[in-house]
Amino acid sequence: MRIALALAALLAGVALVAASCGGDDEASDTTTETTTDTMTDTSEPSQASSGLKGSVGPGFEISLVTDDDAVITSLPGGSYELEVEDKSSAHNFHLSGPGVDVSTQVGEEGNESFTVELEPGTYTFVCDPHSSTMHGTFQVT
Ligand SMILES: [Cu+2]
Repeated sequence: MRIALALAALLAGVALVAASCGGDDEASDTTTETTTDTMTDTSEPSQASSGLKGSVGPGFEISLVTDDDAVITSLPGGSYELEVEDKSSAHNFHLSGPGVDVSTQVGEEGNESFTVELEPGTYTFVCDPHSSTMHGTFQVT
């Protein structure tokens, strides 16, 4: 009788533990998978084609191109990784427009990267000390 009771209690205990463990695991797994899938789905396509390359110097030259070296005249809105190659301490690269105002420093050279969120509107990139001749513009749609 005692053994039967003990066994019954033990089995009930095991069943409870198993049930609660299984429930917790399922709940957390589902939540994690859903969140990860959603984030991956939305970020992967835009990141794959979101590189911009800015360049300034060593002469009086400034440019902004895509990862494929295509001159940029218009872009879809979104998040972009801007890699700037500042090849002269006499110049800087300054991008500004709706919600964006980033620049490298005059007096320094080197590579710098910025994450920018482009919104519909007109964006301009200039070298600040020589903005009358060193400038460019593009549209975000
Ligand atoms: Cu300049």
